Amino acid sequence: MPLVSGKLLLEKAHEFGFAIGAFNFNNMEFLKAILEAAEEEEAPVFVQTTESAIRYAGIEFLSGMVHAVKDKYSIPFALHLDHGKHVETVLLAIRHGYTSVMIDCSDRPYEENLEVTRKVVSLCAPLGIAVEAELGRLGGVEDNVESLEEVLVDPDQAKEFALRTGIDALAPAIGTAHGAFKFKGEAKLDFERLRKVKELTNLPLVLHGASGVYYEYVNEINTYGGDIKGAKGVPDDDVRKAVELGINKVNTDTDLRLAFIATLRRLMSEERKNVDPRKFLKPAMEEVKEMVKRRIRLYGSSGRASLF
Ligand code: PH4
Ligand code: ZN
Repeated sequence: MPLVSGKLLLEKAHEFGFAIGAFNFNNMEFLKAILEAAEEEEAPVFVQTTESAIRYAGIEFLSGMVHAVKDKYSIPFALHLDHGKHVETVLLAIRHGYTSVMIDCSDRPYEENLEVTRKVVSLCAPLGIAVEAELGRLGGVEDNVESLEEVLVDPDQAKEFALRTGIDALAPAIGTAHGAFKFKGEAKLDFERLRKVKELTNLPLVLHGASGVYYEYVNEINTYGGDIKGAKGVPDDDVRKAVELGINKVNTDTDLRLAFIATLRRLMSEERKNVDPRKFLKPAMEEVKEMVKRRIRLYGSSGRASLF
């Protein structure tokens, strides 16, 4: 059972109370690492691309790779559009065989977010393609630019949004941020808000900006010429708690990037005579694979392929 609708993955995770890893890729090395890790962990998985990934590699390369290898793997997996900002991008993804999309108009006024999301659901539902949307906004929270009430999801609004749009999954902003610098002080996720959103929507929920930003990789990058001092992520215990409270899909990109870059930086510094990129890229790909396995175990999705 290889490429499946995101709906199937989300529904099972919601029913059985675990989360599925959703890992971003921009190139062959990340895609291969993700699928091989999921296969070895016997875990369902989302492979996902953003609009900037599409600008970088071209959607033909990204979707073409997935469709070329889909029968090599026995685990169920979905090809997902992450943070699609426009209906046109959703249409492009549909034409290229994506089985799941996110429409993210969370930076627009509420009614506009709702209308565009409804439109995307009307396009995707007849095709069996899953639709994820977002409420509230990620990032910026730590700067105290705005009050938390303004940027975090409103649970009552989430209930109304779910009913009026017919989405398959919701990404509620509960205090996380994208990238390697998530918090200035301690990590602070609003678990009570998450609990309420789950109770009121009874939908599969998605956690964005969930990377752990593990010390060993930050340290390796800083040791070999990088400068990411002060990088900070979401502690594993907080991710576990979020899954217990109803998160069913966890987006992870930064942890894979850190594993890749740390390995590249170290090897390029140690093996100064090498000019064969494969000798750098292969170990970096292996490190990404190990990271994906680590995250899959954290989300509780190891062995869950047998549910499908
Ligand atoms: N994502 C990934 C967003 C990647 O434009 P881009 O391709 O750089 O965007 O949706 C996440 O939620 C990743 O969270 P993380 O940074 O904590 O891994
Ligand atoms: Zn995200």
